Amino acid sequence: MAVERTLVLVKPDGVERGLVGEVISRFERKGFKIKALKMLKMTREMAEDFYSVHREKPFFQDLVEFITSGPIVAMILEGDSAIDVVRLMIGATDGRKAQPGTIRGDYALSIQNNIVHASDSQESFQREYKIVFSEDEIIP
Ligand code: 3AN
Repeated sequence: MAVERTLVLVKPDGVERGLVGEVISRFERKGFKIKALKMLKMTREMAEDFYSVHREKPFFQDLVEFITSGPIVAMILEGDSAIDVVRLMIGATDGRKAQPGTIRGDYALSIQNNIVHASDSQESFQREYKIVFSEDEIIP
């Protein structure tokens, strides 16, 4: 398999609950390298762009409200098969259904407040990271 990059966000609930270190630690211990890292608060414009694939969904406005409700921590991780491996490590979208041992399975009981986001494909990563990071914030 190939070395890939993926985007991970610790969402406002994860930051509020003091889980930033725990989330980063799991990915570092797994073997991923951090290529960019920062705390920010998404604007409504950024959030609507970031979640544009969900624009027609009934939960879209709630999702935008939630992701802009407080600071988030964004990172770009690099490693072998990063997109699929990180998705495995975060678990299913609904924290109630996510396997124990995954981040959502261990820390979330909600489908919306589910601690983390991670890109689900190469195309998503290419679109998403540019909303959050400028090129000069990323280690080449
Ligand atoms: P994932 O984050 O696992 O890729 P997506 O892309 O289907 O999940 O959904 C993006 C975000 O939208 C989720 N992380 C979650 O916060 C929210 N979401 C998804 N489905 C629902 C739903 N049925 N009700 C409320 N929020 C949802």
